[in-house]
Amino acid sequence: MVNIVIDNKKIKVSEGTTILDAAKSNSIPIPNLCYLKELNEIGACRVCVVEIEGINRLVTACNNVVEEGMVIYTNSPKVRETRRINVELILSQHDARCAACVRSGNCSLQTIANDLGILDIPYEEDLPHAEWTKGFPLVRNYEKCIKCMRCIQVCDKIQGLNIWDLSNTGSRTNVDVSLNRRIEESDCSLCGQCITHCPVGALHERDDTQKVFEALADEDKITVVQIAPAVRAAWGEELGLSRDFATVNRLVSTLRRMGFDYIFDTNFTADLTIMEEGSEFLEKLKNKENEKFPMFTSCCPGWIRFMKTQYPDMVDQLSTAKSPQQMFGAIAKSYYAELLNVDPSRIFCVSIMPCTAKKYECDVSVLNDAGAGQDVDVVLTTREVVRMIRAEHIVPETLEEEEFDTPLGISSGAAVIFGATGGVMEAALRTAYYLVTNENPDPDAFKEVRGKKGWKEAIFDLDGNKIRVAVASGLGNTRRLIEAIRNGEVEYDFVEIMACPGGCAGGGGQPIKDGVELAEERAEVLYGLDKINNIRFSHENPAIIKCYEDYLGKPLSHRSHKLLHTDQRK
Ligand code: HC0
Ligand code: SF4
Repeated sequence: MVNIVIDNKKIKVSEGTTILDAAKSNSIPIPNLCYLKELNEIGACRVCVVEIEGINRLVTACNNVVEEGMVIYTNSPKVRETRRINVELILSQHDARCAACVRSGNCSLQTIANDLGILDIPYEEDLPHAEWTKGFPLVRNYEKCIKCMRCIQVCDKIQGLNIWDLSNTGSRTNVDVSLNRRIEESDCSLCGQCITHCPVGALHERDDTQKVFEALADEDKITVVQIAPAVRAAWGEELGLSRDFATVNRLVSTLRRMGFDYIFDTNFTADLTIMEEGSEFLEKLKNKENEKFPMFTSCCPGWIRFMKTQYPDMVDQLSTAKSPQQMFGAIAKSYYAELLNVDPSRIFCVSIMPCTAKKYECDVSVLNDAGAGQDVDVVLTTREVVRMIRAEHIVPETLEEEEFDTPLGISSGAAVIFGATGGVMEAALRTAYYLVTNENPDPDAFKEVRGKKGWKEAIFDLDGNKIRVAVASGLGNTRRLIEAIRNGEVEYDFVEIMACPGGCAGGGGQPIKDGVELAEERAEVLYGLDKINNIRFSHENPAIIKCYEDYLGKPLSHRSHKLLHTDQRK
């Protein structure tokens, strides 16, 4: 242990602790901007400077460790003055039109500037200008970038893709797409992790809220909205609602107030995905000698983009099942249009997703089969729908909970866990077990694949067949797993991949709480919802059973193939 003094308080901390952590663990906050624990500890912003007795210069608290006898001042006149100048200098290179910024109210730079009482920027404004590709689902605003390097580090160290890098030198230094490429020429997976780790508004999703407002105002359009599993665990965060209050049923009433005609659940088609993907996997197992293993899940478009650019020779190992989002669009504009007895072209299908890559997915031609424009017309992130709620001045606190519409709002507990890493695998195994044995397993029999670990594996017995499964989340973990498969170090039958660490719960379209990873907390909400659902198995969802009886026939039928499957190689 090391004895130190911070702001006149005597403290004992373990050797090797940074000044920032030592202060934090003793409830002494030191402001910081660029710091991300174990990811970005470079002291680039110099907001966390502190004074140390006996040392003539100020040091950064995030990347300097305590030493025996150190006497530290986190808020001396010299520190305050320097910190203020540093923030003013950052502001001079930042487009500070806060009222027109997507992160206003949730921006670390704005908070620090306000905390320091900065009312004027004494330095001449010097903003970089660069063109960004219009319409791309991920948007970079160069004029807001504060060069904290977080996006570079997250993409490199967590996602292993190196999309971002420093460009230019000296005062012209900026962050841009690496290797002088335009974003659309890069291998960007569109996972959006750079957005959720940006402390300001330099990175955000393409804003599609106006398209939805227009559709809601168009009397000819029948607006149908689907809510993804992971959205229900997070939508209330930015509205200051507790998790207990911000239930999915309160989101349903909020969306009804907004004017959507039918409010449905992506969980319905998550159950449908399980029926199709589970059946596909069992068919493959029957024909083991002629099939390539493992079969990979195909519901995460960030992962699909990653596979297509990094391991194109393995694309044929993806399940042909579309994602629940795309199955929903196809079903809404076929089966549901028939139930409503309307022309499918009148249906305007909106998704609320925790994801930025889903904005790309809805636009992929081989994923559009219902024949009435795009199957999913617009994808909104959780953040965008929160902005719409605020724009409409809807106060969820004043609304009662309401039920989803039927039948596409009925779903099982197996579906809701799709939103957490391991959930798709667990849900698929529950139904695969039933399809093989004609008996339900204990619904929690496959819970070994739960949890935040980036690469999990397990072996399960399906009626005498040993099934080797693996689950990875985060693209760096994914690369390690695939390399191990290719090198023959591991062998699996079925693998679930989600591009975002923790799965969609930690998706790139989720609300942002700077420096805090919330995937685990949100996943707990989803597992809780699974536990209390009366239906724990996708094959027991009565609305799915009826959809097969009345429309699709059976899993892998001709109609299922046309609407619910795709060839990702195209
Ligand atoms: Fe997900 Fe999904 S679980 S990818 O993360 O499979 O976005 O939540 O909607 O489609 O269901 C996202 C979340 C979904 C899909 C589902 C899957
Ligand atoms: Fe989107 Fe989920 Fe994949 Fe992240 S893990 S890219 S949120 S589908």
